[in-house]
Amino acid sequence: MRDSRFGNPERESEVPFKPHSSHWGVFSARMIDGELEVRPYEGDPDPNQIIENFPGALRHRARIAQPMVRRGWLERGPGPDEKRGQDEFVPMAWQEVLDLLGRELVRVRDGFGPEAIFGGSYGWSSAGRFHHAQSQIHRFLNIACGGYVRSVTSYSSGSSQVLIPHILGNHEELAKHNVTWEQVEKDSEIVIAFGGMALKNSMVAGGGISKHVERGVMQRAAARGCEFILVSPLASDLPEEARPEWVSLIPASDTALMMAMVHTLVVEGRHDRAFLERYTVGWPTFERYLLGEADGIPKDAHWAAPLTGVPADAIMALARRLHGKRALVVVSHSLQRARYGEQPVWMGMVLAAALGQIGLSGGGYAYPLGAIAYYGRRKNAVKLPTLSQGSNSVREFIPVARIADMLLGPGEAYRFNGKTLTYPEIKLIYWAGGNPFHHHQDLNRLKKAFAAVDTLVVHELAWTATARHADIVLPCTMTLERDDIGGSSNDPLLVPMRQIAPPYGEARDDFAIFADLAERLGARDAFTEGRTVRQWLEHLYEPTRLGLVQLNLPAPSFEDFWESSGILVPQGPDDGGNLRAFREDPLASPLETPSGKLEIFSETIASFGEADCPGHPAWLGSGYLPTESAPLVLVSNQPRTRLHSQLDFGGHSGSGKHRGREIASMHPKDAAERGIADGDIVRLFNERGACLAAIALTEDIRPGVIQLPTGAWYDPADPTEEKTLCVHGNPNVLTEDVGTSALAQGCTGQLTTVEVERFDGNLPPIRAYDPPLSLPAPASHLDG
Ligand SMILES: Nc1nc2c(c(=O)[nH]1)N[C@H]1C(S)=C(S)[C@@H](COP(=O)(O)OP(=O)(O)OC[C@H]3O[C@@H](n4cnc5c(=O)[nH]c(N)nc54)[C@H](O)[C@@H]3O)O[C@H]1N2
Ligand SMILES: Nc1nc2c(c(=O)[nH]1)N[C@H]1C(S)=C(S)[C@@H](COP(=O)(O)OP(=O)(O)OC[C@H]3O[C@@H](n4cnc5c(=O)[nH]c(N)nc54)[C@H](O)[C@@H]3O)O[C@H]1N2
Ligand SMILES: [Mo]
Repeated sequence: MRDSRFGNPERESEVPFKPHSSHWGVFSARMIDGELEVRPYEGDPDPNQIIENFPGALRHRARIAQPMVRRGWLERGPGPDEKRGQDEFVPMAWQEVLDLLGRELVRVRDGFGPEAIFGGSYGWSSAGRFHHAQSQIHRFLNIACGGYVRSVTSYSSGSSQVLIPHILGNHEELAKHNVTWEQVEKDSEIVIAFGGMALKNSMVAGGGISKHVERGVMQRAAARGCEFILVSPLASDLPEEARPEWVSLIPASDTALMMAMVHTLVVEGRHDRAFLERYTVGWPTFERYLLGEADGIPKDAHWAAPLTGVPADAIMALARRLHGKRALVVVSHSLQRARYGEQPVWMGMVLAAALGQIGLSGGGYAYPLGAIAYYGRRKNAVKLPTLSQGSNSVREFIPVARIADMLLGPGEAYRFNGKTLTYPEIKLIYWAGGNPFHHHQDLNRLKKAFAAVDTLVVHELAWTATARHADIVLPCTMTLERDDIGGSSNDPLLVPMRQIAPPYGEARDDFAIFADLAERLGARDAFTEGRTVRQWLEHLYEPTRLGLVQLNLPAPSFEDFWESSGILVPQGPDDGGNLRAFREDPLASPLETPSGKLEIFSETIASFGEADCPGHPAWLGSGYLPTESAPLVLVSNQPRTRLHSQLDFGGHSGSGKHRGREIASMHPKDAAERGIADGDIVRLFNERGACLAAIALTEDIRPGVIQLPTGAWYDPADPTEEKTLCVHGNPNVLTEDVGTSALAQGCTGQLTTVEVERFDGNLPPIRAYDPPLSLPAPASHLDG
């Protein structure tokens, strides 16, 4: 039960390494002479380097040292203000700033009701089951303020989370309890991955992961003879260990490619009619559309070739290769993070159904295997420590990526999942554990949206652009500065995350901040339940311990767990989940869809009447056709050297930049047409904004496509200027702030269209990590 793979640290040195965990893996760390040392978990066969952002970041000047209040807000009081993001800050003592914020929360709560508080607070924050910022803030707002307007779905899977329940059943089951890496290693004969399964992505798993298995599995499966086909504009989306064959396609055309493949199967009689009849509804309607009987356009390979950039005979050959084999269709999250993002997710299911493979070991449909490391693994068989969030009395919510629409259009109506809803009127935004100036699209528009509220409160460990736009900035501890419990639903290692370093400056735990604020709102005891952090950890651990007792397994006491380097909890069987059970007996184990079957045609979705998401998968055109002023498609995917924007000021993230700028990849042909050479600094621009980036030339990208990862901190050249240049390379100044469709309203950040030119001006300095200007506190503002 006890995991001893951290070695025996006591003997190695007088300063022991202590276990800790992060979204990018389990590790251990120690402080020696004021320097942080980190090393990956020894049981991890393929650890990654993102943990190397910690040493440089821990005491970096970008950390926030003390509470700060924006000068304009202090002087003029709460209210809409265009100066957010440009203003100076006034430092304030904890007691005073909490008094001030307590009064402001009471003003809004009692004057406008909790439905005027937006507390969605989307973001990945840090691993750790207790100091999880979203759980803390939601619990605080529920208990002390009577609730808040929340957000639903995620930036990750905004369209699939709404679509899947209509057509396949439970989203979480499909993603986390379906085809595993064990099955791929053993049984898959051919894997076609739309959007790939890039190792850079499976470095990461929310809650932490102890073993990165993806590279090894793909290597061993390929050695056994399993074929891997990568469909993507980027060749790097499958590792070379998988020996992939690269099908380079035009971004956002996967739906057309899949349709033409299914068309080939049908006209050649290679589709699995028995499967379609027994396990699906709506095939006949879809088949009429596919064959062109409904609209006169057969969705065949010749139709798809110009749309996808893949030759017709290559499309037909692909379809034939999948037929008659244990075939696995993988669709990454990225495909649905774009206009009409529902379609490729739906069509991927139809392709796997036409092949008759759904529910087989190593076959069928594995949306979104490889996108995050907690997919493709066994589920834990005991409950994880979980902090209760209390209950929210406010019913209003928004689809998470509609935040700017809400702030700019209170009272406006919009469609979501078959309903017409209206945006609430928000007075106060409270954020802890997320970075909307990282995750949201069209940052120039977001700036206007954030100018519209009375008050923006942010807990942060560093001066992100979101913190810079806040009125009240409260410095919080970094994960290394506190004790916690690490664990993930699909990883067996439960980790005592032990404090490695003292808090930076005056930083405090989110929990401690909320406890003191709750006191000012008369709710300290309700919020803390009288427990210290240590008592909370013991309390949260207890259900897991009882779960072990019930299974007759060794169940270490909290003290023993805490002194260990991690304990292994049991995991469930690799049984294929709902889809396997459904295949084995569709009557006894129906899917959680209206018909109980796979829905190729959904009467429910058809009844919503949305033009941009009809009742069956449809080719709705590309959302990203090049134009004269924006002829290149920009792919803004996840970064290799960090998680989103987190610790962008750390050394590993910095090492992935050139002359301080984020690196964009471009095909030599597109570069030559523009007089751009490898290593040049360029300006990417479109009607929404512009940013600088450094250029790396590569043949591994499709011509007509440029790729710039997310996460370089937004760094406006002149914050007072509208649509000012981001000098650092944040692609979200370019992306479009629209929903995937009226069905799901998901994030569409992955793709947009841009033009690129060489930047020959003086290179502006990077100032994103410099703390903003702060003033000494004027005495008159501190006593009122
Ligand atoms: N263009 C484009 N945009 C995208 C995407 C894309 O593909 N393209 N992808 C989207 C996706 S999938 C996602 S999930 C989002 C991610 O968006 P976010 O989850 O918002 O991004 P992070 O950088 O992880 O932000 C987490 C923040 O929490 C802070 N933090 C860490 N620990 C703590 C803590 O203990 N307490 C507090 N208070 N704060 C803490 C970190 O410093 C950081 O600023 O981005 C989305 N944005
Ligand atoms: N290192 C690292 N790993 C991460 C994260 C991170 O920030 N850093 N974030 C994590 C999170 S929160 C999430 S949700 C997942 C996201 O998982 P994904 O959304 O799957 O990840 P991305 O890297 O955005 O996109 C994967 C690839 O899809 C390809 N692609 C883009 N558009 C298209 C298209 O139209 N068609 C096809 N066929 N391919 C396309 C791109 O080449 C891209 O590299 O990643 C997780 N993993
Ligand atoms: Mo995500």
